[in-house]
Amino acid sequence: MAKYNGVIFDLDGVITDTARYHYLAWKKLADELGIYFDEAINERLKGVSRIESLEIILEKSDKKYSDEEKKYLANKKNEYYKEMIKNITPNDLLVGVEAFIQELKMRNIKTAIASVSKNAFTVIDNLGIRDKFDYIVDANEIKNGKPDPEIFLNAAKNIGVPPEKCIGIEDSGAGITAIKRAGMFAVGVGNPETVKEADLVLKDLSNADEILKLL
Ligand code: B16
Ligand code: MG
Repeated sequence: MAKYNGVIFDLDGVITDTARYHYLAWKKLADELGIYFDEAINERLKGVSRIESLEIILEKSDKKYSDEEKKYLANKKNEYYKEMIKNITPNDLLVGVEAFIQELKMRNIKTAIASVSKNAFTVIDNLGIRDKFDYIVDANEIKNGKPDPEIFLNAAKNIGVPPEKCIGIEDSGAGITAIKRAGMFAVGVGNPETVKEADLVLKDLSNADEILKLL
């Protein structure tokens, strides 16, 4: 019997480099507000919801913002982000992703996407990959963001695979914690320091053979 029957992908930073656009959109907002923000702080934003990300950025500000102002600022960042993702095409799939998904399909492994981004479906449609997955979690249905395991457990349930038979792939620290709390095998890609708690760390999915060996 196969050890794993399901693979659950994070979107931003795993399937495509939208993590870069999230950073650039937050950077634009932080610069306008005169708040210090760099790529190291940005590592803490990965996998974290929009409003929680803003709270992390505002830690470096002396000014206190009202809830109303925070809502306005989070929305402003989202407008910058939406402008950036408009031009995404199938060419923006990260290296190795397409071949890996094809191989999983051939081996009858179920696949899902677990992204907390409210813009996930726009990105997925621009990449042209909606029909390549057995299930895509709708972020609007998730009550608790990563590091809570809810989104990964929801994905596993909807592909009909028990969590312990699933592999989760993430580029964020919060996401790796979520996968492990869900009782799944965690693969980390991207910044090795950020995903150091993963069971397997890869540069990107061009090394997906390492995951296929586990199946
Ligand atoms: P939005 P993932 C996450 O997506 C991003 O990693 C994180 O940086 C972002 O703040 C969050 O989505 C919310 O995104 O503002 O578009 O709703 O990594 O879970 O695919
Ligand atoms: Mg991510």
